[in-house]
Amino acid sequence: MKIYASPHAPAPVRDESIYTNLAVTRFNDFPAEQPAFIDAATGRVISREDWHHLTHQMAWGLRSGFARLGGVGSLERGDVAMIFSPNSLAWPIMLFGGFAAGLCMTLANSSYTPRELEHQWTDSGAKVVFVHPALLPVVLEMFKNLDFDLTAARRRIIIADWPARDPISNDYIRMQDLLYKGRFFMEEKFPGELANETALLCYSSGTTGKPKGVMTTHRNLTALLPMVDISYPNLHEPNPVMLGSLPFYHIYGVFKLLHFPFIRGIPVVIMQKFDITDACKWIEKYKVTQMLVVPPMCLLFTHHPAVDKYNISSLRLMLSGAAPLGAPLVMAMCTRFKNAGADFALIQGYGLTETSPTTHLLPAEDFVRKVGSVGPLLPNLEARLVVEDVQEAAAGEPGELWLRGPSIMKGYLNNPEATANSITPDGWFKTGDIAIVDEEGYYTIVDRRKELIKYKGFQVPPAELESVLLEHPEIVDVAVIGVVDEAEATELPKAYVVHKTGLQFHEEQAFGLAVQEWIKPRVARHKYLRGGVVTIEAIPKSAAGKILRRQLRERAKLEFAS
Ligand code: 4UV
Repeated sequence: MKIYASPHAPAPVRDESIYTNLAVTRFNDFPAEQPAFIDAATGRVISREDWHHLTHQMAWGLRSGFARLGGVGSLERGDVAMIFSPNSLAWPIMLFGGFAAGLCMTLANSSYTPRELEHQWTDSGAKVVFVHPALLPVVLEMFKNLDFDLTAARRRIIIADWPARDPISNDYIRMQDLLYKGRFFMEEKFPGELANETALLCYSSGTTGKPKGVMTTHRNLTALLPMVDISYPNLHEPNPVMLGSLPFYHIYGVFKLLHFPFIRGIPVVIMQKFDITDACKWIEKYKVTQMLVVPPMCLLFTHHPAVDKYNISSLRLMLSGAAPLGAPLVMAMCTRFKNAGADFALIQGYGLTETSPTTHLLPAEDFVRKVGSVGPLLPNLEARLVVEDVQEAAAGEPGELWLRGPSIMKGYLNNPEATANSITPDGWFKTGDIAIVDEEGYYTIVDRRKELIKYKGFQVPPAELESVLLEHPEIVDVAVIGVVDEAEATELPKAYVVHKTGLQFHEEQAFGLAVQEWIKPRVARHKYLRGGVVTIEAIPKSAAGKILRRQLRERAKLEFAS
């Protein structure tokens, strides 16, 4: 068995919960009055000290205040709380307040429809939901579908309206009502107690099927912080500032924007959602030095006029992840940023929800020399490249990337079968991605073995779209694949459907367009069938009934070419 080690020296790992790690062990690494989080639009700041107080208060609010205010009983250690909100200053308070209270936090995509939210609510066994005021109708619709009357629904909702008071009905418990009344910190007396419990429950489809709850433990997060700290470039800037432009409900954003900058003492300027003009405006205003992106965001930087309108010369580092970043885009960015200072680097990272997430980071000094690579393994991780689940790939040849180390998830919630299919008994996690490693130990992701489609870095599980499409009265069979759109630097979901009675050639286009519209109210925006809908006679399948997706992908290339 060929096991690849990390070139880095081992990172010291502490066996403690993530909240203890940040609020106790690492807290005094930087001055308490230093800004930790800044709201881009209002300029309001949460200092490290504010964060400390507010999260202790939030924990008390969740454990004691919530029940007193008429919430659904008291919240206990291990209970699941959902966050359903776009990025906001409330996030670091709800998330870490939840951790301090010993709760497990499940993060929902803020563009989910009620049915998507319902899957996560039910599957995770959530007891309460923090909801942004603008998303309240989605949550109420979900509760209605679950046969909760309004009174029962209200007992499970916390309005995430901190710091402003949203002018909605007083009938709801608000975040504000849970703060300023008491303090709580679950591990005050026994700091290691929570380490092996689930801290985060993000959803991922893994290698196959529908979204599953990924059990990320406190230990996973605490272990990953020093691993990333060693590998992430240190720019030795006097005043580092990071732009919080990725969604916090995705593992990439929640870890790299709400956890990691805290141990580096980097303030994060929080954007509610990414917009290129706003991003340039905030880079100028807050003298942002670093930001995290997904490739389609990079692409906007190469041609959008806002980049010339604002002074973004403070920007020295961009980290791209969640989807492949090709050489042409890196080169186009270099041209675009040539005036941004000699030190500008656009590096690439790789990770998965199941690996908490980061496993590879490209050093800044290598971003041109090793363009296309995701860099070496982080410390404390081991890798294998495996062909067809059994044999090791020959040197320099591609194989499925298997990973082992302290940041691999505990498993999928209530799904021992999926867990056993993705983690071997000796701890190897199968990523479903195909990689090669060069003689210097730098990895490049070259293909994907699993079904997953990625639209602008967001997961689109084909199985989920297929089951929605099968509800269409005229569709009897379906397969969804991803097609590459170079112009947008992303994949697009494309459906092949079998019509109940068959269609005349001239009817097919109209039917395809109708299906694209039909799916819109049923799924989040990133799952729209932007790659099109094609009617075919039969879905190609193996003798065992498995969809032959590779065949469809080949077919799609020809359709695109013609
Ligand atoms: O589960 P998920 O949605 O998770 C992510 C996490 C991404 C990152 C990226 C860089 C970081 O530094 C970090 O902390 C987190 O996207 O999707 C996992 C799948 O996304 C694809 C790959 O197929 C994974 O299995 N993917 C992620 N990064 C890359 C990538 C990449 N750099 N190149 C190609 N594919």
